[in-house]
Amino acid sequence: MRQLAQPFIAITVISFMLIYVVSHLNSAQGYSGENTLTVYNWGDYVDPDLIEKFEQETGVKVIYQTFDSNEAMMTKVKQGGTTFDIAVPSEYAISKMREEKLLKPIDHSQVPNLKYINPRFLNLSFDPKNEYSIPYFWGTVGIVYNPEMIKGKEITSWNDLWDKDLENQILLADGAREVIGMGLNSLGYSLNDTNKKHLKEAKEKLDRLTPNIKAIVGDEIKMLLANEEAAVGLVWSGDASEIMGENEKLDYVVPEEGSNLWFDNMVIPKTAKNVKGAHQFINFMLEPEHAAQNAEYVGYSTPNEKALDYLPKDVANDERFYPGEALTKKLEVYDNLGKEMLAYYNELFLEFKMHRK
Ligand code: N2P
Repeated sequence: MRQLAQPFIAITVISFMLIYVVSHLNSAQGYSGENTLTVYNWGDYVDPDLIEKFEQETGVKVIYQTFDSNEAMMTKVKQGGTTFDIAVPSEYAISKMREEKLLKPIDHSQVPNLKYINPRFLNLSFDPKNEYSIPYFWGTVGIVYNPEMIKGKEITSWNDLWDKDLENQILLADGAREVIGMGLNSLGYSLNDTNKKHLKEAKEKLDRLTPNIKAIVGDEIKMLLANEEAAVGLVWSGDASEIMGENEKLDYVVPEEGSNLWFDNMVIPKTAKNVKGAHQFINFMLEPEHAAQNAEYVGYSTPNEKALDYLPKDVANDERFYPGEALTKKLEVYDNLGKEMLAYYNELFLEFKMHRK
């Protein structure tokens, strides 16, 4: 009897262990059910206290994962290996994801807090009726710089970055459209240019910036600039605001040749399992006090009109981070240039990165 029982017990124990491990692996990969919600967002793009508050209020456990480019996010959602319930793409990516049928429609009756969003951020061309996306943050792309480190020179244009005095002083955010866009804008071309001759010209001009580029980096760009490891950075506006909060010497400028105006919206990817939880999450983030808390924490600009009442006046009135409509008219929103053209932008960006090595 003992001889028979031992292997039986061993097999039972091993089976239970396997079941335990597999079920935990599943949740680690974001296999959401009723009680979990897998959120896929940019790095440093939410106040973790809000996630905790959401979990307490709803009893839903949030599995939080991050990405650092629209391209990386889209690839992962497309692969379908992870069941993301929420993602936060930028406008051209939303348009592309709609085209590729990667999104679920959003039921506005479950998002009553949508009324707090300033209409200026609704019904934009990438999602004309906000059928698939709800505003999260918005902003610009520009240059953060340390006047002391560049001998008091003023930076007002993209072309200022090619100054020989800036050798090894520039950090770039790791974004294909941002970097290629800088090349295009500096030549007076549109951020949505599809003329390959112009694009090559932009890439060659960027190659000539190489001696001035110290590194192309992710979210650590904030820490590096605040610690004065470099004098100049190509950044998204909210990162600039956070950096300037850390180091008051720094300033942010949207270059005079033009730049990018972007919108990051919450979407429900096709892979979502917890659609109800996804709607709850969207509505929770739109609660004016939550939107204000989130904006203060991450440094980005909220599209939530009512949330502005909860923000310090000097933040909400800062034209550098809350540019009015007159100023934003001069800026360009990225278009969905189509699969092939977007791939071409990425290819040029990769070649540019290789050129540096
Ligand atoms: C947050 C980056 C936000 C990117 N770290 C703007 N689309």
